[in-house]
Amino acid sequence: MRLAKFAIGAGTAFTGAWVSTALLAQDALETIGKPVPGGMGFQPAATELKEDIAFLDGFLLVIITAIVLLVTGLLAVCIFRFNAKANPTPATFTHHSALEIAWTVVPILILIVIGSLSLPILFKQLEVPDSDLTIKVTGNQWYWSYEYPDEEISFDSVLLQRDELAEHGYAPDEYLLATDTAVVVPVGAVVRLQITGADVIHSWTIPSFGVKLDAIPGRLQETWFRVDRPGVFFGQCSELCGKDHAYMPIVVKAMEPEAYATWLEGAKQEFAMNPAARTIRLASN
Ligand SMILES: [Cu+2]
Repeated sequence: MRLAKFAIGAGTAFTGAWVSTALLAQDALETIGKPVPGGMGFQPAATELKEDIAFLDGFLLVIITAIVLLVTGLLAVCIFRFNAKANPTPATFTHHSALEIAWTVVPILILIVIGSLSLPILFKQLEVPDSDLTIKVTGNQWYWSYEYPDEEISFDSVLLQRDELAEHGYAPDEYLLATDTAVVVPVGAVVRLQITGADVIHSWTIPSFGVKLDAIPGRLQETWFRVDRPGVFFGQCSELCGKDHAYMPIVVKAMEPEAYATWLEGAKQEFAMNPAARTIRLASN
C-alpha cells in the first residue's frame, strides 16, 4: 500500500478530509519508473520524449549491428582467403579510387540519416511548448528543493532512511530512490522545468521521462515533459556532486488531474512559500 507522504509529514496540519482523499489518490498509483535487478533495457517510457529516445536507440542498434556484421565478415574473408597459405602470391596494388570513394561516401550517408532522426529529438527536448505548470528545481548538497511558483508552494525532498520507507508507503528495495516528499504533476499536462544548482553542479533526471539536465549554480536551464500515464517514477542525481551524491534521489508522482487538484489543495497548506522567500522572488522578477 502506498501511503501519502504528505499526509504523514510530522508537525504539519491539514484537514482530515484532505488526508483521506490524498491517501486514496496515492493508493492507486503504480510504480513504473524504477530500476530492476539485472535490467538491461530502458525503464518504461511515460512521455513522448522517452518514446522518441527509445526509438532512436533501437534504430541505432540496427545500424550498429549491420556495421559490426559487415566488418566482421570482411575480416573473416581476409583471414581465411588471403592468408599466406591460401594466397601465396599477394596482389601488389596500393590504391583503389572507387573503393576509397565508396567507404567515404557511405559513412557520410549513414551519419546524415542518423542526424536527420536524432537532431529533431534533441531540439524537441530543449524547445519547451506552451506549459500548463512550471516547477523550479534546485539541487543542493545533498537534496532537491522544488518550487511551484504559480501555486506559491515550495518544499525540500530528502532521502528516506531504510526504517522510514514503510511508513511512507515505499518498498524496502526503494531505499536510495524514495524521498520524504515527492514532486506531483498532473497526467497530460506540459510541465516546464527550470533547473538550477545552489552550490555545485547536480543533475536532475527521471529516466522514464527521457529528461536529464544539469543543475548549474548561477544558471537556469529549462526543459519539459508531459507524462502520459499515472504512476510513481524514480530518478537519482546524475552529476557527481560530493560525498552524498548517491543519497539525493528524485520521486515524481503523476496523478490524474482531479487527484492532483486534491494534492495541490493540501500542499498549499503544508508547503506555502514562506513570506520572506516569496518577497525575494517577487523582487527578483
Ligand atoms: Cu549528485
